[in-house]
Amino acid sequence: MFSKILIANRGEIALRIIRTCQKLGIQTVAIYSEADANSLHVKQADEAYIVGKARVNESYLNIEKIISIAKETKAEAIHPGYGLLSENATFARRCEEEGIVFIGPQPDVIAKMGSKIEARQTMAEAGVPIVPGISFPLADVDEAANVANGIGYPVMLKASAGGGGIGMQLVYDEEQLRKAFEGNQSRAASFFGDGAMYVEKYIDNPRHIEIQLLADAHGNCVYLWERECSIQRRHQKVVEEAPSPFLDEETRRKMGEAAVRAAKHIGYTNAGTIEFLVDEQKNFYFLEMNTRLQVEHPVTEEITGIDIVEQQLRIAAGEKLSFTQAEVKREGHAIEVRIYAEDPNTFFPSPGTITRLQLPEGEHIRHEIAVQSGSVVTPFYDPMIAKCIAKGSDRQAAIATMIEALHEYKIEGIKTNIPMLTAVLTHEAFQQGHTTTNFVNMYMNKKGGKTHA
Ligand code: MV4
Repeated sequence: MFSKILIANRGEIALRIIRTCQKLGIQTVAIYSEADANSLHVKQADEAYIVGKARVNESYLNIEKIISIAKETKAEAIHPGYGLLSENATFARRCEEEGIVFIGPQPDVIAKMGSKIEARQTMAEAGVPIVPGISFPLADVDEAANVANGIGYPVMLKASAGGGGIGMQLVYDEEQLRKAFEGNQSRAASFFGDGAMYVEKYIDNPRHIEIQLLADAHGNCVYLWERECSIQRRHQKVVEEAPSPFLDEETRRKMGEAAVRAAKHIGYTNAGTIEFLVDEQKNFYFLEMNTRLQVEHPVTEEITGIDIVEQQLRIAAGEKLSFTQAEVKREGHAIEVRIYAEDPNTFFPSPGTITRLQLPEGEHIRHEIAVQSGSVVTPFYDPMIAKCIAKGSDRQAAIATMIEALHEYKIEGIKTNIPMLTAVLTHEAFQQGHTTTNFVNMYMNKKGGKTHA
């Protein structure tokens, strides 16, 4: 095992990684920007070094500066967390070149899954179902129209380098497709430096269900069941849970086995997630692979009892997985909500100083949080300030615990989305498990409140 690692991240996830390092007796090196000098991850780590100015391009994304700090501090490995450099193949390659272990998969695997077109092609080869569509870049709008006619409308026009809905558009006919093509292509080119486009059949009102994987460097790979993350607002996840209220045992097993097949086919190592779209008939289709630790990993930890960060460290250090698929348990139900510093009416970010912060407490409540009373939420980073995870013997119990917890939060000085989270959790449709990707549009009004329509 490593004796010292550098954590190339900030906020709650940096603290989460530090916690597991402390448990395992691993020394931690934090990095921070000028805006984060007083942050908790700086205080909690054994050592901390400034990397630059507030903006991420001048700090948390400065590859060479981060590598030089790792070398100076003799950190043996770098944990990238999520976001920032976590899916940056160039960064993973630079670590490798400098003899530093990147805690994640191989750089070429990151690059391959970063291209949605290549990922589709690879998954098809592995025998994993993909959404009907093409797995090559469209040459021009005429080819797009030809292909779409073959698939049948409506279709989703997507950017190969896309994510978060950028460069993606639903089109119902050829006229719309022709109007949409160039705009999305140029948006993708300017956002990602890659304008490659493809089309897929549109799956109506699907669920987003993802499989958590752990794969070691000795050919062993297991799935830690699924998480359902269908409750999203503008491609931001809001509520996640495990297990999914929608899956039956057979579909769950088929999805898990497909995900393991995918990981083995590409030589995947470390923790990773295969995202699937699941339609109303429970057909599932590969959507994307996330080659990092995910924000919502705690719900999986709560139902399996497995510390995913610990497993990441062990795998990166060359250890074999210490358990088999048959030994992965599934007990109870866990729900996570993401608390954002945002105006509940306008959904705009709400930076400022937190003047009061009182958290709900209880044995079935877990917090992942990096702010406290007096903390300043700046406009430079993701507005997610905390995650609350509720556990119960079943889904109903977890929901009840979460609703109670949401009522007990006392946060002053900034605005949060807690009213919207309460509206979701108390909604009859949510409680009945009608958790599709249209949930927020269907049941939440523009003010973040409930509707019964
Ligand atoms: C889709 C889809 C329906 N059909 N693809 C949204 C983000 C991007 N990663 C993929 N997304 C979607 N792709 C086909 N062929 C619906 C969505 C989608 C969605 C997916 C997961 C979670 C929430 C979503 C909200 C709107 C649309």
